[in-house]
Amino acid sequence: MADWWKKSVVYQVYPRSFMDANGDGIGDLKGITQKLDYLAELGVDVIWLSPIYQSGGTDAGYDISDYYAIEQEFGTMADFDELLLEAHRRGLKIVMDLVVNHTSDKHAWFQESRMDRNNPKRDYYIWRDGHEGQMPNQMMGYFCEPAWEHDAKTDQYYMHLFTIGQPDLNWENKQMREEIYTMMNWWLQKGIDGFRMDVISCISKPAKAVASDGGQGMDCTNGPKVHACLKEMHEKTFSNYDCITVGETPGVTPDIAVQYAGFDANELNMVFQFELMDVDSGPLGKWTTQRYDLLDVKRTITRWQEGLFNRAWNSLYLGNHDQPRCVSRWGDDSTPLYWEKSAKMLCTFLHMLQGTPYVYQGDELGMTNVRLDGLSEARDVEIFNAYRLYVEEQQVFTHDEMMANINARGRDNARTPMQWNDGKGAGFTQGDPWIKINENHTRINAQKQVGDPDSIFNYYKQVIHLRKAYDIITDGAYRILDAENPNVYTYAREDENAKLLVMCNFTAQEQSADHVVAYLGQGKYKRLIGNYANESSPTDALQAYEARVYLIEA
Ligand code: TEU
Ligand code: CA
Repeated sequence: MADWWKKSVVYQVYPRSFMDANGDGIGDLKGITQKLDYLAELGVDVIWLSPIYQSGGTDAGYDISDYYAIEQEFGTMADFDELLLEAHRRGLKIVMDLVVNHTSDKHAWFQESRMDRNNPKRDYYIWRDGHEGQMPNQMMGYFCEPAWEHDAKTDQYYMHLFTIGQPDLNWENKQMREEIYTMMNWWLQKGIDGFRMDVISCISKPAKAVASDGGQGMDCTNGPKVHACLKEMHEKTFSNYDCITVGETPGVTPDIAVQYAGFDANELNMVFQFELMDVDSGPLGKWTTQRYDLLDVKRTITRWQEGLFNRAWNSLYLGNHDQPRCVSRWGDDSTPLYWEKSAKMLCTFLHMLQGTPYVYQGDELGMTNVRLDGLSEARDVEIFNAYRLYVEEQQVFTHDEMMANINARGRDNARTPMQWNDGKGAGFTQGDPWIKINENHTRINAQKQVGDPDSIFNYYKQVIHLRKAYDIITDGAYRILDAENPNVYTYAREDENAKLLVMCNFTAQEQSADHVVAYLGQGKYKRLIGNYANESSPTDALQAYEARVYLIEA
């Protein structure tokens, strides 16, 4: 089918934390292969693997030192080939993470590049002279560090938007670009089904960002040549394959997303927007315990649903390996009842929107944030850097405040091991896990849920099935019905034949549903799914975190 990815559900696997087959405490490829039946049972179509390439290990795999090799902690290329084969046998597609904004500083290209100023690979990276003995400019990277690092050997600075171990590639260099395309084609030729592209909106640097003028630098998203580069990449790689492409794109608005992922853009199939991820930011960005306001969620989602309709395709996500657990952030994990209801409500809310839903590993079990009791339990470089900047250098947060922020927003929340069962290693490992296991695995785990028809897992399964059964979920136009209601989110999907009514209570209090009376009119309705057992009618009040979906025929 053309555009099969519109009907697909993508499941993100974070390999380090999914399943450890050999007992060294680190998830691996053989472990993923062992769990393919579980994913097939859930009913997802595509598996996106966070990076499994050989890595320098400073940013959990997002610093690649060899694009053609598998990180030995994860296994071998033979293990990968087996995973691909076994996935395909089950009708599951495999998407690789493509990290080409930067490499590891251990990549052979960078090793050569830093040797001398005339090395043929020098220009594969972004090197600049200092400005009056200081960095070229004041540009800050994403991880609370300056974006420039001095390299003594050649007395120049290289740019790194992320850690020092992640030098940015220079997309102005044609030979470098060609090498990337060759590598991408090598993987596509192997039979993979697409790419998720890390910070792809950052690859083209505006002149000011890389100027040695002592200035402030500037935001590197949506730089001047990003679309030319992606059109070239499309032509030389994806256009020759039936594959799915999703760009991770900080800095996009709906109009900019259309430039990347418009139906005739010849760039990407879809992008990950960050506007929703930013609705609960504080003055220092993500480092806050502030909770979102549902009205901001509504405005953001509505702008994207309307803005891309008939023009481009949405990706739908509430979390990933960089974000807190979705039930803890957008739902309510404070009591077992609210936890279960809100996890199912969020699933309903997300999957009934227009776009391709992305399920992050463990969300289908309602996995929650973890509690780190101190920095020694943290593993993520972003957490260490932020702590250093905000607690030690700037003293804007006390230790306790920062730990609260880290426990609310830190990336390690998403990275604790999959909870397969209630045993010592949660069924994830026989050994010592590389990161702590959430204590609640005794209560929240796959073994408990797979066979239980009322579980979150089986609710996800049903919702995923609904997407296959009703085209209106893929194609219908979105319409919000209660834009000003701060507690309930009600939207419809409409096509020529029918309407879908989606009602989600984002609070623990009972909420009136009177606002749907007018919309229902005389239409006949049928309840497709809901997270409470009763056969309610659309106008009944919504209970705590209740979600209901009705099909209305005229
Ligand atoms: O993330 C890019 C990105 O925008 C992050 O800075 C994100 O905002 C941050 O993690 C939220 O706290 C991608 C990857 O998803 C991330 O895991 C990598 O660390 C990063 O690129 C560098 O490759
Ligand atoms: Ca292992």
